[in-house]
Parts: sequence; C-alpha cells; structure tokens
Amino acid sequence: MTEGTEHPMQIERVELHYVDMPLAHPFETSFGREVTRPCVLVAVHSGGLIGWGECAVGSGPWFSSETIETAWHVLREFLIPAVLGQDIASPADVVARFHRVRGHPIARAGLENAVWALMAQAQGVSLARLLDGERDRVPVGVSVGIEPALDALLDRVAQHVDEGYGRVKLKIKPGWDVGVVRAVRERWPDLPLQVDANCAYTPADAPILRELDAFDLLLIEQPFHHEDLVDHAWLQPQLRTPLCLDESIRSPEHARWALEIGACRVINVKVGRVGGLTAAQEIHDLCAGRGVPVWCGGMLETNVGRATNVALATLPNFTLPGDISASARYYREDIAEPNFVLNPGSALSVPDGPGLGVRVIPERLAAVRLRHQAWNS
Ligand code: SMG
Ligand code: MG
Repeated sequence: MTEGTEHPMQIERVELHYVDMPLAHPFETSFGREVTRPCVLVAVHSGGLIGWGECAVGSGPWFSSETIETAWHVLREFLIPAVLGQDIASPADVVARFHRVRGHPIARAGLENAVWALMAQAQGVSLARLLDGERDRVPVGVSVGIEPALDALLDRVAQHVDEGYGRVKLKIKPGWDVGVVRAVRERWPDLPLQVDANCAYTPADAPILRELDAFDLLLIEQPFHHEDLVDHAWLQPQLRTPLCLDESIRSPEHARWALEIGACRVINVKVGRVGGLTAAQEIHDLCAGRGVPVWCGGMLETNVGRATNVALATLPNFTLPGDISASARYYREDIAEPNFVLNPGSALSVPDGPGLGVRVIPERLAAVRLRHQAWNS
C-alpha cells in the first residue's frame, strides 16, 4: 500500500496467544524434527474489527534466533507499547514506530501483519488488494522433509505428486543429498524440483553441491551459514543452478547486499524472517527491478499465516511456486477457517473478501492455546 488510510485507526486492544498444534506429519530438516508447531498469534482490535497476524517462531532458536519467549518479551515490552492507544494511519506508520528495535523481525512481523489485516478489513478490501497484488490464484509447491529412509521419502513424494503438487522441494543435509535427489529425479524426470539445506554445508562441501548441478533443479536453497553471504557469492559462479537465499535475508538491506555481491540468483521471501509485509514488499520491488525472481517461503503456518503468505504471493514478481501448501498438509484441524485447498494447476485461490479472508474459531484457538495475555489502551 502506498497511501495511508483516510482515517487513522486507534489500536484499542492487543492480544497475544501462544499456541502449539500437532502437525499432521512430522517435519524434519537439517536442524531437527518438528512434531508439533508452536507459534504466537497476534490480534489487534479497533472500532469493533480484529486483525490477526502470526509470529512464525518455532520450537527453539533453530531456524532463526527468535523463540516464543523472545517474541513474547519484545512484543510485550517494546512493540505493543509503541502502538497501543495510538492512531495508526497505515502499516508504514507501524514500521516507523518499530524503527528503534534492532532485530526480532519475526516478532515485529506478527504485529505489523495484524495491522495490515485490520486495515484491509476497515477499507473493505482483501489483504492481497491492499498489497497491490495482481493474481486471484497463486502457484504453490510442497516441501518434503527428511525421512528415516529413501523408500519413505519416495512414498511421500508420490503422495504429493498424486495430490496434484506440481513442484517439490526436498530437504537435504550431508549424507541425505545426491543419492536422494538422484532417486527422485530418476522416478520423476520432469518434475520441477528444488532442494533446501537450511545452512547444513560448508565451503568444503562444494564438490557435493556441484554434483547437484546435474539434476536440473530449479534452485539450491541456503547451503551455507545463515550469516554468510560471502561464501554463497563464491559458490554461485561455480554452478549452473541458481542459489536461493532464505535464512541469510533478514531485511531488505540483506537482499540488496546479497544481490550486489552475486550471492544468489533467487530470493525466498518469508514475511516473518524479513520483518513484516512492508519489508517483504520492498524486497519484492528491489528484486523485480533487477530481474531477480522471488517466491514465498513457508514456516508451517496456521491458516492465519498462510492467508498472509497467499496475499503476499499475489505480487507480480512472485514467479516461482511458493512453499504454501494446502491446509490439510499441515494440520488435521486449523484454528482458522476456511481451509486452503489445492486447485488443479497446483495453485491456491486467493481470498477476495475484506481483510485476511480467514476467520479464527475461538473454541479451536482455546483448545491449542498454552498462554494468553491482553493489553487495553
Ligand atoms: O510451510 O510448507 C511449509 C514449510 C516450508 O520447508 C519449509 N520451510 O527453510 O524453507 C525452510 C523451511 C523452514 C521450516 S522450519 C520448521
Ligand atoms: Mg528454507
């Protein structure tokens, strides 16, 4: 959104909900196995409307340094006081009020995105529309975790291909890489395929990463350390396959630095990791201007976070399929409705009603909630 709303909205109440939901299928990456998925949901109230946002923190500081407790602390002590009782004219206004806070992008994103959802609702437009998105369907794929054995992995991929997913991402780590990719490629020679290492390799592993070049992958995601742009810039020219950065891109500045030094040719945009929808839009625009494709990453979100991701992925330079699978891939029962379902063509429909397009069901939220706190102005 470029202009503010006509009428500033006063933030009357903010609520935090710490929830933990059992995953439909455990999800294993190079940094560990997740069986349930905790997160913090943020609700902002104004004029009888509620906007929802999701802080995509996980079970510990594995993907990012943030946790449930760091997000809760920073929200309670610094972020909520910066907006509570204030007249907010636009999401950019929220970003400006958070300016002094260093780091903690996932905590910032939860509250900022809740304000985006609130404002979309107040203006009677979908979040996608408020973001200047252009699509009514977004192309998606599925991310397949590490399995105990190759057979189990092949069964999972077969199941998702049968469900209609047109792009598969495989999680890799040392010892679970070339052999696995070769087996999947042999069975599905034409399947759009990509891999994600979640920082599990070092430059000494470059020969393995060069071997992956043979399998016609869409991209290789985040092979090296999360703070390391330099070694990615060293590796990229040795590969035909584009490198894509995820963990390394924690702000629009990181995106610009990475592109300046040639550390990647594709960027995975996650609203949490980059600090909210405003920063995500900025990275989108920066990459569009340089002809660098982006795609929307996923953090096993509830339908609240998924609806935010779907809205973001309607921006025109989100040209690669997102890690935004159908709701059923994640949870047997979500805290919000309606569920997202996979359409033919491996796409999700973009909600077109006002706001986020999903409704939190209070009883379901209460059933998986471990902590709740509210602040009134
Ligand atoms: O939401 O479908 C999803 C998961 C996508 O693989 C996925 N995310 O590094 O890109 C990534 C991982 C992080 C997951 S942390 C549990
Ligand atoms: Mg990743």
